[in-house]
Amino acid sequence: MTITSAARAIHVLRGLLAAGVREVVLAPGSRSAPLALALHAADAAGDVRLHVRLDERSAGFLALGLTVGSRSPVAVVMTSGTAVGNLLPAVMEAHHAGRPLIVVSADRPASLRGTGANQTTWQDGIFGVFAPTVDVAVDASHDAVSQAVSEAGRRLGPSHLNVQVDAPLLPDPGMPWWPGPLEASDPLDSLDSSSVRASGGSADEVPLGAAAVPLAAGPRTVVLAGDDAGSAARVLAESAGVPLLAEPTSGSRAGDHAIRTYRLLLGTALGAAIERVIVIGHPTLSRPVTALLSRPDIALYAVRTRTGVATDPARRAIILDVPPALASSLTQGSALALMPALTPAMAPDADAEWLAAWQAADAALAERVDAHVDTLPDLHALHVAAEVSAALSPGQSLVVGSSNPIRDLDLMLLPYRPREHRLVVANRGLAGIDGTVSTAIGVALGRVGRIPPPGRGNPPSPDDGGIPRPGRSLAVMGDLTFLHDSGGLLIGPDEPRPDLTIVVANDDGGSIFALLEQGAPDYAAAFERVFATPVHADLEALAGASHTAYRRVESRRELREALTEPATGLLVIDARVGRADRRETAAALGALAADVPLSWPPDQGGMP
Ligand SMILES: Cc1ncc(C[n+]2csc(CCOP(=O)(O)OP(=O)(O)O)c2C)c(N)n1
Ligand SMILES: [Mg+2]
Repeated sequence: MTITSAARAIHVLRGLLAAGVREVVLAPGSRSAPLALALHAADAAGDVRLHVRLDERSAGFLALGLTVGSRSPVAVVMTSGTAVGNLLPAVMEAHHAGRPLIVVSADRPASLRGTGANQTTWQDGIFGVFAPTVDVAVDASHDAVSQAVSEAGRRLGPSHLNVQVDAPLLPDPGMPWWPGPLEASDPLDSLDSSSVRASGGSADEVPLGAAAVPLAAGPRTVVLAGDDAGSAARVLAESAGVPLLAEPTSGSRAGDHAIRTYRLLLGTALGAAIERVIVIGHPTLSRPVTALLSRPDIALYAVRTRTGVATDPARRAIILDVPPALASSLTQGSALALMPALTPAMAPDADAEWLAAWQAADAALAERVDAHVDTLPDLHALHVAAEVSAALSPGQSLVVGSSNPIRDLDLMLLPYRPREHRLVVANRGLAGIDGTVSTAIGVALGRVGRIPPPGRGNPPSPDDGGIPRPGRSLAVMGDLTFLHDSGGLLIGPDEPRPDLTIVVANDDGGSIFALLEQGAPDYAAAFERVFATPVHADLEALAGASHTAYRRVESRRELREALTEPATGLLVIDARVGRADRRETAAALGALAADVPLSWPPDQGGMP
């Protein structure tokens, strides 16, 4: 039996709702018209929150950000043809970061494929290994669709629903497009919130028993927390009494075991003394960490993340699996359920000297780093990182661009108090510089949210340390990263608008390459044109094109003021920094670490 396009669209949308979707992003088109009208009606009824965007690539990243901010699956809907292809970057990122992104593409009936019919291509399987497609034929049963949508809502990664719809796309003009919220008796209710990933517990609720891999006392151990490790890494480091090397987006850079300057200290005798590493999350930021993970002399344990991958580039780790029952209850940003697999047999004070040596070196080096940063010419990219770190208050969220901004923040972000959580997010699945403005807008909007996901009340949530979420969000990114997705600022007058300040560390080009091999003087003749790629863009004009508030700052004081002044809506702060000294500054910071007094090895002393 052929199902009308309108009935199909409404059924798909109700299935998404039943799967826990409350935020939907839509890009305009014709084949998707029934979905668009159903969404418009459901939004007006308050059953979903709709966000309309012109560019499907930005729409995909907006949806990705919304999955992180709202901790729920989010759908993005578009028409057929190249519109679908524009979702690939966001789908790839969602695949590698484990974000529940549901792509709903409209399509023509399969019989038109390969006939030259307008805007018709092979959308089935278009995302390859990154997301499975369920190709919904025009005559597919409602039950089959319900099943597919429900499965998409449960996945810890992206999925693709390709909905074939035939003309007539729109029924009679008077038809109601939205029958109202799901009733308890609605057949779709059988798919309801039990099928949605549940909220994680707080660290204190995690039972610290039943060790699958007891960590015997003895080897000098560090916990390495990469992207999205969650507070499990901190709890583990504290219960084992060992240093915590936590990237800014780990969700665990907190407490007095967190070693702020770990990246620099890895190059010292302390780094060389490491005998065992436990990796949680997805560390990607620095070469010293990559080198550590490749060292043949250390025992390496890597916990498989919810994407199913453990970070082990050298393929030499013992992989720790999360029990399936726990994996299915993992939430965005929370790896707390991993804890029972890693319960240490080590006592918190098993190796007090080891921990104390890291803490003392960190305190001494952090002081020297800050003093050095103070001497850098105003305004410097490291000042930007320091000011953003200082401005980030408990409960606030920060989205960080790839390239140097995330690495500068890794050096400058002060560990916070464990109960004063900040949500620091970056697209570290593939570390692209694409889609970052939209991701930041999505995180900001998702965090404030209009409609609480099923089974949960309004914030605060346990992972936020019980702190209410303030409305304003922050983002910091490089100029090329900003330019790559400056179209993300184009938001129509009827769309939800975030309260978000985007700080652009604007050094007119890609400064990160200066720190890599191609930044050496040997390649100077080619460097600017083929690596740095300055484009002299006028950010004020770009912001103006989307009626976005803009402020230019040239000093640390001006930046601090701009970050503390009350603001609503979107604000772009154009922080003008240089990049000429990047190599020199990196070398100077490395030299500070080489000189810092270490109380290691213990018998040699060294600290006053
Ligand atoms: C989509 C994508 N294209 C290219 C790259 C390679 N890439 C990494 S960093 C970078 C330059 C980023 O420049 P900017 O945002 O200004 O940051 P900066 O390095 O100056 O701090 C590029 C092109 C990437 N990561 N992602
Ligand atoms: Mg730059």
